[in-house]
Order: sequence, then C-alpha cells, then structure tokens
Amino acid sequence: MLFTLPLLLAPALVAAHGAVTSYIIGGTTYPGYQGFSPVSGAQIIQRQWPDYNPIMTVTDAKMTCNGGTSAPLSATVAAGENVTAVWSQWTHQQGPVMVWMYPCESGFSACDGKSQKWFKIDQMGLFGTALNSVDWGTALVMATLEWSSKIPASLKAGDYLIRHELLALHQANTPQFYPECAQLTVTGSGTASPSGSYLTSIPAYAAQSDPGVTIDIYSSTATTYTPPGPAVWTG
Ligand SMILES: *[C@@H]1O[C@H](CO)[C@@H](O)[C@H](O)[C@H]1NC(C)=O
Ligand SMILES: [Cu+2]
Repeated sequence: MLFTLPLLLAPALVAAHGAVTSYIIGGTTYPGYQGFSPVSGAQIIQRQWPDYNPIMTVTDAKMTCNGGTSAPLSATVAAGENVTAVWSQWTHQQGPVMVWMYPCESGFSACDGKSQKWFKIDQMGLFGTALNSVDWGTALVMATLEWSSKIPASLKAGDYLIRHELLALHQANTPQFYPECAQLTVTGSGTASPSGSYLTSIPAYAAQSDPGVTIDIYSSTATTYTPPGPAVWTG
C-alpha cells in the first residue's frame, strides 16, 4: 500500500496552483480558458495560458499574461461597473491580489501589452498585522474563489486588457506569480487615463529584490506589507 502513496499524491501536487477560469460582468458569466493551451477556436475573452506553473521572476516574459497572447472575443463593461474573476481552484493563503489594466488603442489583435502603459485598478495585500497569518488578499481568493474589482468610473472608453495577478509568498524568499488576462471593451462617457507614476511595464514592474516580492514572511518582524508596483489608480 505504501508504494501507491506517491502516485496518489502526485496529482494533488500538480493541481496545487490555479488560474482565472471565468469572469462575471453585470450578471453574465464569460467562460475563460480552462487550460492547457492551445484550444483552437475557443470562443472566449481570456488570453489562453499554456499552463499555470508558478512564474518565479518578475522579469519572466510570461508575466505579461501568463503567456497568453490573443483571444477572439471581448466583454463589454460600463466604466464604474465591477468585473469579477473566478478561479476554479486556488491553494495559497499568503500574498497580495493585484488587478491591472492596459489600453489596447489599436484593437486587441495588435495589443501585446509590451508598452509602459499598465496600471493597477485594485489590490489587497496584508489586511492584518502578521505576515505569517492568513490576513491576505489571496486568502480571500482561496475562501471564495472570486475577486471583484470596480472599473474606474471616469476611465476613458475603449479596449483594454484586464490582468488578475496572485502573488504567492508562502515560500520564504521564493515568490510565485500567477497572472491571467482577458479582453474588455469599456463603455461610458469617461475621459480619464492614468499617467506618470501610475504606469509601468510588465514584465519587470518591480525589482526582484523589492521587499514586496522577495520576502520571508516567517522571519520578518514587519507588521505592514506594500504590494510591489505602482499605486492603485481609481480614476
Ligand atoms: C465591486 O468591487 C469593489 C472593489 O473594487 C468591491 O469593494 C465591491 O464590493 C464590489 N461590489 C460588488 C457588488 O461585488
Ligand atoms: Cu501553487
């Protein structure tokens, strides 16, 4: 019987991560990609990701959209409305949730997310005072398998990528990034766009040595945590 244990454990290890697999906008569920790409002709708003292995460095090319480069559809969302990302599974309870957007001014097919135009619309890091607790944004994702964010009400109408990123910090000084992107068409009469320090590039939105990235949550005596990257732009 003992010989079978490693075989039984193996699938659980493979499954011990997660990815966004659908989106809820205004009461409509938009199926995302279920893994693992490519599925030709999948009619989805999410950019297909090849796998949900952890990304270990902030400079990895997969940081942009977990390797996803295109999707045939987009979802329409009014500025000021919420977008809810849904994970089919998630297993880590320490680290921040960060939600980003990127303008696709020339349409989605030409939109590679490679310019310095990414901005955050939402994030939650540590909401308690103990780094080794489960008072973290990703613990809320583990509990509900959802994350809801408001599209800034004043955001200029147009095409955008939305990027949900979970940064898992449960292994000391060994960050794991899990990002996925979907395509949104934002409507409304807003005219605002973030500028200056709100904008950054992905990959490499922070240094690997950033204290929000390379951190030992078990030995640190800090009582606060600052997610890496720019401040959140709320419009
Ligand atoms: C909309 O998203 C915001 C976070 O940006 C959240 O505080 C709020 O609860 C959400 N509303 C709903 C109805 O989900
Ligand atoms: Cu994992």
